[in-house]
Amino acid sequence: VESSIPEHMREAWKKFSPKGFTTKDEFESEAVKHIETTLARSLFNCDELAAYSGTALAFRDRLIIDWNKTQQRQSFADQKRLYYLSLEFLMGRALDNAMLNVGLKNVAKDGLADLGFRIEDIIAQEHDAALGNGGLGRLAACFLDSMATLNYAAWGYGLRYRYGIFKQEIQDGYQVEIPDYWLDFNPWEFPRHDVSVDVQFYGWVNKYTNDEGKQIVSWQDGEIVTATAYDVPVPGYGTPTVNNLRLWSSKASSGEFDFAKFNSGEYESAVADEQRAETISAVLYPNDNLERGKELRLKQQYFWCAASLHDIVRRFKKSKRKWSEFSDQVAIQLNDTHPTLAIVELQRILVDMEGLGWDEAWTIVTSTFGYTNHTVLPEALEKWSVPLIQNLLPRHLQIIYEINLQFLQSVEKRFPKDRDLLGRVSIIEESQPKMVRMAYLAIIGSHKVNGVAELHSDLIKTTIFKDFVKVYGPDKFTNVTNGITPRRWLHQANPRLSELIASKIGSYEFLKDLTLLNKLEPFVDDKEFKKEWAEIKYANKVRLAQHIQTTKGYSVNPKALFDIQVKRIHEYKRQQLNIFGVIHRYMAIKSMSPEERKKLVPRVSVFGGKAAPGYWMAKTIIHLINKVGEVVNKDPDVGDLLKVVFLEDYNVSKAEIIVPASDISEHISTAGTEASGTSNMKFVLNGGMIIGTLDGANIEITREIGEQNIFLFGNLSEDVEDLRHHHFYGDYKVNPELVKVFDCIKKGTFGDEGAFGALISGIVEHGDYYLVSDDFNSYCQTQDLIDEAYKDQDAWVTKSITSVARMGFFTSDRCINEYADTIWNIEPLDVAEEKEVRART
Ligand code: GLG
Repeated sequence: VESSIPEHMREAWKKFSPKGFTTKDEFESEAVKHIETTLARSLFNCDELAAYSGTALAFRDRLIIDWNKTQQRQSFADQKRLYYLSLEFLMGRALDNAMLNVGLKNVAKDGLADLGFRIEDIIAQEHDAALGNGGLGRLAACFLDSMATLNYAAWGYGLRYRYGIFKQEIQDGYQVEIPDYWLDFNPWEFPRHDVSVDVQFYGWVNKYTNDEGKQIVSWQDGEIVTATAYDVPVPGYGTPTVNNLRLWSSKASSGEFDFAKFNSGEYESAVADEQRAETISAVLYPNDNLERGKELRLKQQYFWCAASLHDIVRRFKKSKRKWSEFSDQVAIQLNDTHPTLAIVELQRILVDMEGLGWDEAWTIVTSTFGYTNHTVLPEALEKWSVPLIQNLLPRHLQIIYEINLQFLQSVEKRFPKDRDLLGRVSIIEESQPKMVRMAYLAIIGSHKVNGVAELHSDLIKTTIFKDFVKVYGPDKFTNVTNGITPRRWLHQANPRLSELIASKIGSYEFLKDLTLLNKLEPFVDDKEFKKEWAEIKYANKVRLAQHIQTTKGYSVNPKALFDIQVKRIHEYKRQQLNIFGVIHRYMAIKSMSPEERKKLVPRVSVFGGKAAPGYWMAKTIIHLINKVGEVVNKDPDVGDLLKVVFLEDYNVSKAEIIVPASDISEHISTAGTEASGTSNMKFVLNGGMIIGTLDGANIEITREIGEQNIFLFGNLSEDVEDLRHHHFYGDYKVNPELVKVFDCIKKGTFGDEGAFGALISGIVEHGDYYLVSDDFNSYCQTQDLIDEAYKDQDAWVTKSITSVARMGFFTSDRCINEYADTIWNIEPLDVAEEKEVRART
């Protein structure tokens, strides 16, 4: 390509192509240029938001230079690429991350100080990119960071929601949802108006034989919506690689809007069409671990899958390779079942549009896709009704039926006597109406299926996907335990701890190879080191206490034990167990003499998290936490001994303040329900202890850091089913200590007792599905052990350091390498040369 461009043009281009700033002066010059020209502000009206914008634009320019080079390098290398399809990318803020990843935070800090700003204030101006609900979306964001850091040629594909996850306010103890319009000023995206895909909905399928005697299938007369690409640069840490996250935005297809209706005088209805089309990418569905079969959601899914697949196929076709080489060039990972239609769409492209035979196409499809399952909760497993798909995507329904038919025929051949098996593994559930089981389709259309922690991966094989293990054998199913990026979750969120670690082990290499943390272990008895370790934790607690002071208006004692549970509010995550435990503690304090109270360890119980707007029980839990806080926090008998804080609007940027400040964090789901959990990893990596059940990744964390460094309690996953059974058929009695807690609530201690009736009756009368009562004793006893352990600060700090030293396994870099080796079959790109060039210039 390059040789076709005349020498003089190349020279001119090279002479003027931007190099990106590296010094303080260059940074200031870039930032001021953007503030004065791009933003039309001046020295006299540059507020913090403008300074943020100028800084962000300067860094964006810098990233995009590397982004361009990365894309060129990846095209030339012509290697296999990975495409990560996720409806959620919970990115949080980009500026701090970009500054750290390109190694210019100190440059920016000094430059901003020159211009009269504190870097912390500037960073805090940024609106979180909150295109996700919880763990699943944040995992996708950590994965992007790791893929770029490890120099994989990998793209993310998602939707550019105009509204991310709602903003949460608490009014009179109740959650209120406020729309999160975040696109007013977003310097981190590049609209690519030249990159678009027309996506079709509705219509009908025309099958006929053409003049040459060939069977033609054509999907006709549908409604067309255009997908436009918005690209978000994803910088790796300490590498020239900047990968791409491509988000699709929907608008009415231009042809339709401008001419047909407009000319025939239907201006208003044309505008209405336009708005209807834009609705597709308007809003993120705010449910975590819950699926509601809404047509608009299915439209989102297909819109995004179709746009992404056509983009991927277009790129592949440029290489002029044979179709049989497709899966040597392309790997696609499905983040949960949300993108399962991509399987059907690729089959449709290959058969209907490219003219391949069914079998040939299907071989390509199944060797391209991998599917990650994130949950065994039945209410979260996606099913779409057949009539809905028939109407919206008539051709896709035919293809699904054909996939199912062929699959069932192959099963029947192998298990001729097992009629029931066919019904159980069929993609179509024979209900009224019939339903398409998306997880089954995802399994059948992929070459690998993985769970996200060992226990979870075992559970899917023995429960929800048991029959598929029988059909395919166990090797199709595998485990990749989740991880987190240490760049954001240690270096960025806890810079002082990161610095202390680097000073002890000689460099920041551990941020790229987290197993190097094990070099800390020899220092567990180093007095000076332990003192600094403890000081940093304390400083982080002071910082959180200040945050509580400014947002809630009251003070908490940073010397108290900080006990934190922040995550989506869900019955299976059992925030109710936590708040009942708090009430139990409150009652104990009330009944003590002043002498006894003196022996207690003061505690601050911090809660945070959003409830899905339609999840009434979760909202009731939030209400109770807030009401308990109102009473406890102003009770003079209690004082500093107990404070209950509900932090509003928990999100990624708040997590960066909260996580480093914990002494104890709670990961207390009913055993067998939390697939992995990832905040458990974040808290331990920041020197906090865990109280947890033997669930999800808690089990592997225990194995790595040692049983003596974690506070485990509760029933085991293998016993849960029997216990539930016993609740319904045995002589089931609620734990007497818990009954006292309920009596306390019923007396109206925390206001209107009726408001919390459902929470209590769920346990007392309706079988206690999540086993709150069964685990209550063990939970409270373990909390007492924690109080005792906390009194010995020296031993506590030893545990803290030892745990951090042993957390190397939980980096998302390790996960990405595992996916690359065992599922995607891709290799990182060599960037040594690029690094050298960079070092020379
Ligand atoms: C899921 C699970 C979590 C898991 C996360 C990432 O509930 O346990 O850690 O995905 O795999 N919906 C989720 O957040």
